[in-house]
Amino acid sequence: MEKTLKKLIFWEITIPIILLILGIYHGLMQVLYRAGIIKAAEFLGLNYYQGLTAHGVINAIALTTFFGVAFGNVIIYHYLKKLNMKIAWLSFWLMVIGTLLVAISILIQKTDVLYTFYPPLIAPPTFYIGAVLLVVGSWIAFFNWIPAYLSYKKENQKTPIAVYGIFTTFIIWFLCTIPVAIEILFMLLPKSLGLVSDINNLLARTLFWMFGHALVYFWLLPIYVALYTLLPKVINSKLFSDTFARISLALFIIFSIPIGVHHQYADPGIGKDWKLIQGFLTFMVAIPSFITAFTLCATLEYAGRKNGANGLFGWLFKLPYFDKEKWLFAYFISGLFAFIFGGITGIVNASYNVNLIVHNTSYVPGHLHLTVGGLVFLGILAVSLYLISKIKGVDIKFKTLNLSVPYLWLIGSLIFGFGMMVGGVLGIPRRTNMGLTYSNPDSILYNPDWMIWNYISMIGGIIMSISMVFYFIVFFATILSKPKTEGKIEIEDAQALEESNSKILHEFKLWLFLAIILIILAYTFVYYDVFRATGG
Ligand code: HAS
Repeated sequence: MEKTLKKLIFWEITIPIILLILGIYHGLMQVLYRAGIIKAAEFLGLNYYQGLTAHGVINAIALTTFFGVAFGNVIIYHYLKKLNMKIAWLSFWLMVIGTLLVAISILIQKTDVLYTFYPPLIAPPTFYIGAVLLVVGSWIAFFNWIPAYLSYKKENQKTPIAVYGIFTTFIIWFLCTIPVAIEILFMLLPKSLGLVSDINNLLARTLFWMFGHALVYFWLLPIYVALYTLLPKVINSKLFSDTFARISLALFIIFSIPIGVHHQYADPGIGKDWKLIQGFLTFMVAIPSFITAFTLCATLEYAGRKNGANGLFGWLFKLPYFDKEKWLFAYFISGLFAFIFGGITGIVNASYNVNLIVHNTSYVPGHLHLTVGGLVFLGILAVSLYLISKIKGVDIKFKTLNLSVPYLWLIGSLIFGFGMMVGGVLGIPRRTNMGLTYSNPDSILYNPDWMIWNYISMIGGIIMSISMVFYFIVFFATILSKPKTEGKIEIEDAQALEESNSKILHEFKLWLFLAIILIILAYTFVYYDVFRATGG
């Protein structure tokens, strides 16, 4: 079983990393268009919006979903020692076929609806069918873990923190994909097939965002799991508090979904009261990340003090930032550092009135490249490389180059984020081919005052792209190298300083119940408003 599982994990990690070459290329193209270096509607046969669609779908949807499933399979097998391989392969093939259909749709059928596919933009049916297969594949992986979990729980009171975390991730994922499934199956796909002539755009957007913000915690939580387990081990520390980690995960179940309207503050048709309430709930969802920040800082401090640190902040200088053998730490700390700014800017976005200044400007991609493009992305790169080297029994190649990847990415994304966010406050739009307009001196829309911020973002984007070239070299050299040992599936975790004994923090029932109540309370009146405003 372990042999076929190793093969499965290998492909679940390698396929999205291969696709990522295309995803990163289109990221680079974005900054070149935005800085007016490319002044055309298309480049090398792909138009601007097609490239932006490929960038978002590959990096934010395909990579993250494959990774979540791969990491989940590893965790369930490692801790619970059970997995039905036939079902695991079924889930894999559905995800692969789904991804291929979406790729065909974007690259051959020229789909350019972006990763949020808002109507009235409509894609060919292949795009929606592919998306559905990708999601169903990930659901099947999750359903496959449930029997293993239930039989483990019959004999054990406690749930390992990694298992608790991966179940939290997929419970949120399952719940939040229901509204987007309704949007796709009953609105967008029938419209794309020509079965209906008109759809309710506001309703579609509301269903999308009920999914869309919880989606970001589907991206984030596997990385929190890695931070709670792998990070303490690599720095020879202990997770400061298992209880805090579990409370944080439980709070995500409750607060991840009833907050999607914070993406729709500017949408007409939804009452301001409900927007404000979901704004407050959004502040609540920041709390588990604050708890995580505290837990991880204390975990780092414990390691630093063990290494002989003194004074209030001395521990910060006793951590293995440049130790090539502890390269995982460099990825994690770079991601965490970026996430401090990603978090602060998220809170700016969430503030109802301030959001009206930054909404639909380049501020938003600035924020998302410090969250999903920061901690989440670096976490995925790190854990993918870690798992691949374990299952293949190989050493990481080009260790110095590998160590440079996270720091270069961090520097690049901070510069990029700075340019995009200051530019956003000045009014630079997102999702706009500025090479034809605001960054083109031949256009009547040309805005020279914005150019400095576009150039700063471009420099950041180029540094990020260089960092990824280094990563691809390390990754492919590592998987192509000769095995040194028999590969194995394992997660090297550390003990916690304090273990939780509370039963509710080892189960999900209560959190699920509270989540459903809150979703009903937060969304019933929103949908009422949507139907009232749009006439049904
Ligand atoms: Fe967000 C838009 C609000 C978190 C991703 N977000 C987006 C979009 C994406 C995204 C992709 O309220 C764009 C969607 C689109 O295309 O339209 N976001 C928030 C809030 C949070 C937040 C309140 N976002 C994320 C995460 C993402 C993500 C996580 C991906 C993984 N976001 C918004 C809003 C919008 C939005 C509005 C809509 C904007 C608009 O108008 O369109 C919170 O969850 C953030 C909480 C985080 C913290 C940070 C904790 C810090 C930690 C690091 C500790 C550091 C250590 C290291 C330990 C409170 C854990 C110390 C060591 C040293 C060496 C110093």
